[in-house]
Amino acid sequence: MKKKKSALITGVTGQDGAYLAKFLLDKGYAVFGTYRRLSTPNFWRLQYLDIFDRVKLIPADLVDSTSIVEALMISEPDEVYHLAAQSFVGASFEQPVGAGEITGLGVPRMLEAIRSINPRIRFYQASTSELYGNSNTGVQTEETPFRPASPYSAAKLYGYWITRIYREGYGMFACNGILFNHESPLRGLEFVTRKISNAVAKIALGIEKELRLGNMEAQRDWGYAPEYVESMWLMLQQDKPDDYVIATNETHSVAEFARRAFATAGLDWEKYTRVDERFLRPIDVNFLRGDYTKAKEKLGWRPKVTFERLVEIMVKEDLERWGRWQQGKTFPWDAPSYPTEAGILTRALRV
Ligand code: NAP
Ligand code: F7E
Repeated sequence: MKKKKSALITGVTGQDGAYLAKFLLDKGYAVFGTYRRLSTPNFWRLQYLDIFDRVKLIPADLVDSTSIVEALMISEPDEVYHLAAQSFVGASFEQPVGAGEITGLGVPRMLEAIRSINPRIRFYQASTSELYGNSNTGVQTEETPFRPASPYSAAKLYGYWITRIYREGYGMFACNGILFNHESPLRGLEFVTRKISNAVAKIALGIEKELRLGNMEAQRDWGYAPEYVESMWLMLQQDKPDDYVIATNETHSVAEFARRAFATAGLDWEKYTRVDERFLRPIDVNFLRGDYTKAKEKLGWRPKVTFERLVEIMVKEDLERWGRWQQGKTFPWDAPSYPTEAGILTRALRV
């Protein structure tokens, strides 16, 4: 009998890890996922998607090469999706060494382990539109020069190049997905879209009074996460490894996202939103817009969910969650235990 295809996802407890696990399980893969041995592990997304019992979980940390080798030996994967990272740009200014150690050096730790255990394993690296930084070139393609603007993106730049170096130097099947921002109801609360949808729901239900944001002029190319994980899989099914931009080719400001999110709940955003300098970054990326022509032509991938629909999906889901919570129903999601941001003390973000 033909063996089931097997995939190892690092960072399976994150937004993309959870959606990708579901996608691969639906395709008939045996799915293994690494998670961190925290005092209280973070499995709410897998529970939310109802796949917690179907993913085979392996403890591993990117700073610990032995645990990476162990994860590869246990899972014997055909494909590795390397999604684990310290992915919040703001936090990378607070912990720049950690960004380099985890998000940067984690990549060669993965690649070296694969090269010595089984160099035929196909490898996906979670690269990012943050690589472009403020390159000020208008629309970004695979050919646009990179100019990182945070410790996070500097670490990701290293990951991007080391992936290419293993591809070109050792002939490994290693791809970079240069994914632009992608969001969903499973997005972490640190990120601006989910911070907004969560606050809108709480304000609409009388649980909270206002929303404090940083740079509202920043513009992003926002897509829908479940669609983006499919592109990762498509990249690893091609005849040759390559790098691809995955985006919507549409840009909106943080203010536009907030205006539309409040409007979805029948509220006027200006009444509830304030600028708070604590959420400004030492440097910010002002404008991102990705040209996904190559992915469309070579992978047959294109985005389907519009910006308007994305905002609606996120706000409606947070409204439902908080509505259920008010009725005393419990649910495996993160929001109730998230600290008030005013209580988070950081050095880098304090002005
Ligand atoms: P996410 O929700 O923050 O998930 C990150 C995952 O990495 C979590 O499972 C986290 O585990 C794990 N992790 C963090 N530090 C680790 C360590 N030291 N060792 C092992 N695992 C560790 O991020 P995401 O939005 O799903 O993004 C997935 C990947 O794509 C990331 O590499 C991100 O940088 C990249 N990316 C994201 C976007 C986007 O818009 N979402 C765009 C481009 C690229 P815990 O649950 O224990 O924290
Ligand atoms: O910020 C501005 C902020 O944190 C978006 C990660 O997944 O996508 C993500 O990185 C913009 C920035 O995402 C607040 O200054 C204003 O200009 O949601 P974000 P990000 O930094 O774009 C890329 C592609 C990744 O690779 C990353 O892993 O919104 N902004 N006010 C704010 N941002 C936050 N977080 N909080 C605010 O209050």
